[in-house]
Amino acid sequence: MKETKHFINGEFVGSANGRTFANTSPATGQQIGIVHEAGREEVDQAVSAARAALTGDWGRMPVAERMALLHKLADGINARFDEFLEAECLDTGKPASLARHVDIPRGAANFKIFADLVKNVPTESFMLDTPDGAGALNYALRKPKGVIAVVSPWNLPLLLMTWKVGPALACGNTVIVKPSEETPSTTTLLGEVMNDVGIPKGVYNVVHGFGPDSAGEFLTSHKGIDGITFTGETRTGAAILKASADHIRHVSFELGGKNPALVFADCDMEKAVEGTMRSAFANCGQVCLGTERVYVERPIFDEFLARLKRGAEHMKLGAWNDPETSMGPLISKEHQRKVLGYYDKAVAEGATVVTGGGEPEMPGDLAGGAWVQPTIWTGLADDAECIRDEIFGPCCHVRPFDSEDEAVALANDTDYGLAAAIWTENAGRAHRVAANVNAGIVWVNSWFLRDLRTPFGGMGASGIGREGGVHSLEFYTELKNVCVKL
Ligand code: NAD
Ligand code: 6OD
Repeated sequence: MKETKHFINGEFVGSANGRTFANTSPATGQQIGIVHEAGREEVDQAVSAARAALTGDWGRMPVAERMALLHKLADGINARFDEFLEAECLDTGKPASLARHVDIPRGAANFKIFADLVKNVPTESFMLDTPDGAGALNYALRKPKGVIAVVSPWNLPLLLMTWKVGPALACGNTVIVKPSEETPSTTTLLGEVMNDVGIPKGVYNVVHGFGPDSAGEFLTSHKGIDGITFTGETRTGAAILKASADHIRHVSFELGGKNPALVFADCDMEKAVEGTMRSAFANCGQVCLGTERVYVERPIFDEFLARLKRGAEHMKLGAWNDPETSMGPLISKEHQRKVLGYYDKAVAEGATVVTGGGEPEMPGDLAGGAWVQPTIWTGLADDAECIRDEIFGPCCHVRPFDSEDEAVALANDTDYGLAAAIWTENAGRAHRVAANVNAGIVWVNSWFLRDLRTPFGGMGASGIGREGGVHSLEFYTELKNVCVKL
């Protein structure tokens, strides 16, 4: 049975208290490994190692050398591509066809992109007039923030972890990562690559465990960290804010969403259906940017719904390594219970089930997994819980609208503000609606098309702050002004 340990100061170590937990396959429900659970002792060790590394070889390393190491890291992931792929797919159950194109290449690219970006970003300077006429020169310097706690989720484990670790290291910080208890493997495997390419000890540390009263809480409430970057549920973000409040430091939070798609009658139907299929069902609906509320202009409502239904019914649920598979399981039996609970609630709230709505019958070993059917509803009221709550499963509600103003009002009728998709061939409408929808990222005629130089984050309950491009520097560095009297 595979044993997953912490990675502290360049070494793989077990827990002093001997505590472990099971790594369970979401596809079969069978145990595939054991994982060490960090106590306060391991978290203290990781924080000490990360702090020491700040002033060691890493802290003294010339920028060009640091950036070259980050490029080597990305190459190191790609050199072990198949190992990362298998580890990610076994932990999540997601199809290899998806992870091969999204999770692993993006997981590697996050290091190169931020290395190149940090190398090329200027800082500001101002000349100030002074009464004696000599003047003063002000210039800004960016310094690493320090020790960064990275708490990451299970839906895109490597991609979302390196999305934080990439810019953190590019800016010269050291990190302690607490990956999700559901998906410990690729974060741990990355420790081997760190050692192989020569990242100094203590720069990248990993502690495993759960949230409350476990590694997550011990890390985020630790006084030795200088910043917390977190991706996960909105209510976990609130718990982390409370637990970390005694020690003042920056937080960057990427939280939940209840994202709308607005499909106008002047859309390209083919593109809109294909895009909505992906945004509702990719990764078994477990993408924070995914669409759970679809609003369709009335003249094309019936045709759009019929096509979406046909697409959902053609999805092939199956094993990660079956090339025919287009959808994997949910992450766990617990999450399956939550999603099936919403499937029941939708019916209780008056939904018409257009397709799906339950648990599929799966063959052989897969019968023990966390499977659910891709599901489409119509007929829910705008204040139904299934319309307001993030479900995080392969499901969406489709509702007609009659005007652009109504579509925008419906899109904005949410506590969240993470992402939106607009489907229209009318350029004027596209820009107008994009400006009026409250979301951190709005896609027009596409979905999850990512340019990593752009700001990324959520409004309202979807997050605090922006990362991506130069915006990552706002979180991962401290900006200092130097004023020189001439
Ligand atoms: P989660 O909040 O349950 O867990 C995320 C991480 O936080 C895990 O590592 C977990 O162990 C840890 N954690 C839980 N409680 C904690 C606590 N009290 N203190 C410290 N750490 C704690 O989220 P999840 O279920 O892993 O991921 C799904 C959620 O993440 C969804 O809500 C989704 O929308 C959101 N998400 C958001 C984005 C984004 O970019 N905005 C991206 C991906 C996922
Ligand atoms: O693409 C990214 O950088 C990113 N943070 C994606 C988030 C996906 C959420 O599930």
